Amino acid sequence: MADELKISSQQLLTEPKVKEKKPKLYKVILLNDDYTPMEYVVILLRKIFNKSESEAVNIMLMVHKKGSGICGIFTKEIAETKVFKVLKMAKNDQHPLKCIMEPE
Ligand code: TYC
Repeated sequence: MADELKISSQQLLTEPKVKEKKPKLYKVILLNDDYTPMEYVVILLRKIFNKSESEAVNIMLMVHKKGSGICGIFTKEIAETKVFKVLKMAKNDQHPLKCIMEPE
């Protein structure tokens, strides 16, 4: 066996030097309401979540029928930014659209 492949008993007992980085992920979820126009939700999903027309329509209809729907899964900082952008855009356009994030 080549030298570099040998593992000493000490090495087996200690933590790996290079820690695996597995960031926690968060679902960004859109919530239904009775007032925000369907076309507006589709525009927002295309703009903020880079969805195609058909993807955006499917997510919007899921939210409309089931009460909520997942727009995407992101690391914490990106998810926070997405939620912030949704709430800012909806508020600016005077729609009561709500968006939350949840650990995956
Ligand atoms: N329920 C809304 C309507 O009938 C449409 C809608 C869909 C609103 C998704 C919000 O996140 C939403 N106009």
